[in-house]
Amino acid sequence: MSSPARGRFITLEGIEGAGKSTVAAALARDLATAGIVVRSTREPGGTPLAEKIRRVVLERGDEHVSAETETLLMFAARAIHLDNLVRPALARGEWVLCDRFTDATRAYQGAGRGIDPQFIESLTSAVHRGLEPDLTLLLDLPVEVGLERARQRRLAAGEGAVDRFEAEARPFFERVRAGYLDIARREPRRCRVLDATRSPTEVCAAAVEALRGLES
Ligand code: Z5A
Repeated sequence: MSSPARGRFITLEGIEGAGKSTVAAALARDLATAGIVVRSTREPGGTPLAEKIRRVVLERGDEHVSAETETLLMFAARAIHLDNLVRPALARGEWVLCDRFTDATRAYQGAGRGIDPQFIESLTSAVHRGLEPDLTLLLDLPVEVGLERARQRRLAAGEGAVDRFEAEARPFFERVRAGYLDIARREPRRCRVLDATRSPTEVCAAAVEALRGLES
């Protein structure tokens, strides 16, 4: 019996409050309606062990965590996620929708924290082992809009505490946004930039449209 065609690997990126989770849910519904088996996942995390690393890396504890260590933790979680969830799902022919991936490391740890891009790219080639997303949707919006959405969502959920990244000030997120836009400029075949200031319905429709043609 022949093995199934490899699935598609789609990643969603953007600053906090960009609407990635909202778009991921809409894409998962659309693909399922088309009869495609979808695995929705996220980084850091996605498997039980990688979710433990997520808790460690997002928590604001008393002990100092350097930007290099933060980067290594992201890649440790990513290696587990790729081995135990992403690669097996793609091999079964499933489509993987991933809320954040390595572009987040390039944008947050690279552009945001100033980690050397060569350090990030050497870890990328060791951990990816040639796997790259088929498509990356970058939800772009002004930092103040994203941070306000995230603040409103926390208020509505009654969440007081902020994590290691939510605690950052606006200039950090400006660097992250610029870092993302730079990746999209350098990799136009893989990356599609969507204007995330539009209504959820409009952004989700643009995301669904961006996936057209990936089936062939
Ligand atoms: N991180 C890193 O540093 N390095 C890495 O390599 C990786 C991650 C992989 C956790 O990410 C943190 O990890 C992240 C970067 C770091 N920290 N930050 N910042 P996360 O993905 O779990 O957390 P997040 O980015 O903070 O996600 P989020 O705030 O949940 O944002 P979102 O998923 O993009 O947005 P949303 O939940 O869909 O929407 C936010 C709110 O806005 C919500 O109330 C929606 O109803 C509303 N919304 C959504 N779309 C719209 C539109 N179009 N209009 C109006 N309102 C909207």
